[in-house]
Amino acid sequence: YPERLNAAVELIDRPAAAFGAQRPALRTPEGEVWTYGELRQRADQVAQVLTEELGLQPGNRVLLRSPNNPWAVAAWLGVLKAGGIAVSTMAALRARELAPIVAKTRPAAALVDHRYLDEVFAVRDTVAPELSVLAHGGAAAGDLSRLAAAKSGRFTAVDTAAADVALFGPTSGTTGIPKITVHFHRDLLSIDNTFGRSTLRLLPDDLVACTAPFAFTFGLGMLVVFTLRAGACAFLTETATPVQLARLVADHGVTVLATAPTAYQQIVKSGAVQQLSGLRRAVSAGEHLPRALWERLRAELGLEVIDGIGATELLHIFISATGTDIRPGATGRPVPGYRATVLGPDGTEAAPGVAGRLGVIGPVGCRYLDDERQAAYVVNGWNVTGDTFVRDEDGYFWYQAREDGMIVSSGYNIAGPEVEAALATHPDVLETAVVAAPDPERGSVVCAFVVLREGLVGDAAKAAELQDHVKQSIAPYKYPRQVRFTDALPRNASGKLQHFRLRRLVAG
Ligand code: 3SK
Repeated sequence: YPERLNAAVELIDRPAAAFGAQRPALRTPEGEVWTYGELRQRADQVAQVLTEELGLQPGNRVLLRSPNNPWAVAAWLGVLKAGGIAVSTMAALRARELAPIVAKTRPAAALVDHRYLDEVFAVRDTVAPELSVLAHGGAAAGDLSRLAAAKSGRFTAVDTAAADVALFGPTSGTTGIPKITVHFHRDLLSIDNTFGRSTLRLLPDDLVACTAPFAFTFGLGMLVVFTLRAGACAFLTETATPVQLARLVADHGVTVLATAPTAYQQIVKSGAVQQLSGLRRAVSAGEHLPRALWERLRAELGLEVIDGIGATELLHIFISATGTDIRPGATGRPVPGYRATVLGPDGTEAAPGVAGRLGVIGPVGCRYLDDERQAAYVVNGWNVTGDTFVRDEDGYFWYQAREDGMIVSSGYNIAGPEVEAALATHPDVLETAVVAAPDPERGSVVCAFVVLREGLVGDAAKAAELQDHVKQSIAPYKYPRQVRFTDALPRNASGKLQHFRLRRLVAG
């Protein structure tokens, strides 16, 4: 990358010039359309408001809080254009979760969707009294929208260095204590030059939908970075259940969908899978994609879902596969530009076929803001993501478990995700999560939390039926000795299952 680089210029100014200012860049289910020219103008107006009205200086941080909508994209690009650092946060976070992020990142300003102000004001009152808060969107245009409308929309992006910080991405990991990942302007292009261009390969005519919020870098990459750089159009949904999403995909002609396996699972089980038949590409990430689900989607749609694993620390996906490179059941191989390995307990590389911790090296690496947990994440130069994988002789990576997902019961190692995958093939199971429950005789036993399809009753007979189903599907010793029925599984704001909360529950 050149030494001087502002990612926002590459993501909106250049595509607007190359693909045409009249091209649609953003669409919503409600029929709103922003062209590349309009998005560029609003991003420039936001940059003007930040610098001219709030006196933002390069390197100042700006808190962003919004569901996925056009103003959220303009705000994000505007911050980068002004040389600021975007502190992306999930709209779903409560004041209790937002406060430590604000305390650590010390933003000078906050650009907030008008419906999500209350928690920001609560946090400002407790930890950030100097925070300038501007709202956007809404029928009665908020401050940012009004102030922006009065600006010329002509702003020369701040001449940032490629290695200047552009983004703070908070991640709660599995513990719930937030860490702030730090990403440079060049990192934002690098995820496109790797996964975006080698695996995803969007076309200018694509309409791209993704359920992940922008604050989860999976969503930011899919809907902003890859889409805009390809001259394509992002389809922005604020909230949609998987079944509503399938309908939107069909009604609006979405050609690329990126979401988590659970959403695909729910679409399949609800009988709505044919609504996805217009897709050119489907991406699954955020969690392990069970092979049975991958095969079901291929059988129903003739579509080979691109599985991938990424991490907020590395910004986006680093192992994946597409086309003839797909080996069903494997996550894939390192995305060109990345190296990956399996590490043994001593931190050296394990042989093919041996399970161990995944290590990754690539153009983007883990940098936490002022956090000693960095030392545990980076081992001998490898970014250690906390996942257990096996690498085969051909260099494909096969997911085993989260490092903390292995259940040891009577001396047997049982991978929780394998039991989850077996349960998920039962037609009555909507969702499931498996954890270790303490047991005086066996040390631990497999405990399955199960959400049944609507209208079904979770009783002892159903539990026995599910146990039998697992015994028929995989080695019988892996069956869940405990089955607990529940209405919903705990998830964090980016939709990741929080096994640690279930573990706490079973520990009493
Ligand atoms: O796999 C993930 O969880 C992930 C995290 C950040 C960015 C992208 C992805 C797929």
